[in-house]
Amino acid sequence: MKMSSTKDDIIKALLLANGEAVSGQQLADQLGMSRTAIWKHMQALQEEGYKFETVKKKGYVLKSMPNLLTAGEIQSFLQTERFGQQIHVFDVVDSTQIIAHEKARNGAKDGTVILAEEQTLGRGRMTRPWESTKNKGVWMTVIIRPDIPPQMASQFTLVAAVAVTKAIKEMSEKLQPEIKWPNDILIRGKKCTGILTEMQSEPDCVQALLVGIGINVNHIEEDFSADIQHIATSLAIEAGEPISRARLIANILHYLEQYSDLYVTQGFAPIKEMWEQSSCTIGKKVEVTTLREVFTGVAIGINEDGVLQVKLATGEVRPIYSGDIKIIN
Ligand code: BT5
Repeated sequence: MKMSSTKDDIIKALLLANGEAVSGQQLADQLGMSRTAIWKHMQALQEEGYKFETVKKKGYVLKSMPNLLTAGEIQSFLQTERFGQQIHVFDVVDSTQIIAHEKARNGAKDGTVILAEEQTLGRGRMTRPWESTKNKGVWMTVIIRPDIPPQMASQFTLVAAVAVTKAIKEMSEKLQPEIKWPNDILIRGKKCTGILTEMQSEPDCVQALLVGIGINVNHIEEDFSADIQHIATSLAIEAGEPISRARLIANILHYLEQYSDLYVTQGFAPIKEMWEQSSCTIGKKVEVTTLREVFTGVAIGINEDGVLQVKLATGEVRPIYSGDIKIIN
C-alpha cells in the first residue's frame, strides 16, 4: 500500500486548509504526535513527490501532489457517512475484486474501498479481461453490506450504474454518459465504464457485495490496446481535459451510498426511474446474445427487478436476465 494513515491525515488537513498555512504544531496537536514525528512524515511525503511551501512562523502550504491516488486526497472531497471511510490504495494488484473478496471475508466494514493504480488480471463478466492501464483509470471495488436477500443483489449493478453516471456528469458539462444494459456506461457510443457485481452470501442473506467499477479516466487513444481502441473511450478524451480521479471517486462514493440506501429502504422503483432516464437502450432495436441464443428485437424497458424486456417481431416480450446487447439503431 502506498501511504500510512498519518500521511493521509496530513494531506487531508493541508487540503482542507485551502491554501492557508497549517503549522507543524497544529498538525501535531490534531494527530496526537510530536512535531518531530510530523516533520519526518513531511520529509517522506516530499520524497513521494508532494511539494510544500514553508511560510515563516505559519507553517506548511501544500503546493502540488503527485498524480497518484491517495486515500487522504479522496477523503478530503468525501461527503459520505460510511462509504470510503476505509480506503486501501495499492500500486499493482491482480484484481481489486480478489483483494476485496479477501477483505470482505476478514470482516471489512460496509463501504470499504479497494483501489489500484494498475491491475494485471482485471476482469469483466464471465472472466473476460478488463484492461486497466497504470495511473490512468479508476480501478475500484466497493464492499457493500446491505441487509437484503441474495435475489436482490443483481440490481446493484444498475444501482451502481446510476450512481457512476451521475458522478461522471458532474465532472464536466461536456460529459454525457448513457447506460447500456446491464453494466456498461457509454459516451458517444463508446465504452468508458464497466461494472461487475459479485457476492458472498448465505442462502437467505447477503454477506457482502463486491461492486467492481472500472472507468477509463485520463487515457489518450494510444493507451488502449488495438483490441479495444474502436470500442473504448476515456473521460479525458470526451471532455477534452484531464479529470481528477480523486474527485470522481469521492463523487461516486457519495451517490453509491445514497442510492444503495434508497434501494434498500424503498425498493427498485426510484432506481428504475433514474436508470431509464440515463439509458441509451430503451426504445432501440437490439441484438441480444445470451448463453443459449442470439436474436433481435426492441428493448422496451426494464421490469421491477431490473430484467430487460425485449419485444420480438412476433409480438412476444422476452425477459433477459443476463447477456449482452448490441444496439442496432
Ligand atoms: C465489464 O465486463 O464491463 C466489467 C468490468 C469491471 C472492471 C472492474 S475494474 C475494478 C474491478 N476489478 C476487476 O478485476 N474488475 C472490476 P464486460 O461487460 O464483460 O465487458 C468486458 C469487455 O469490455 C471485454 O471483453 C472488452 O471487449 C471490453 N473492455 C475491456 N477493457 C476495457 C476498457 N478498459 N475499456 C472499455 N472496454 C473494455
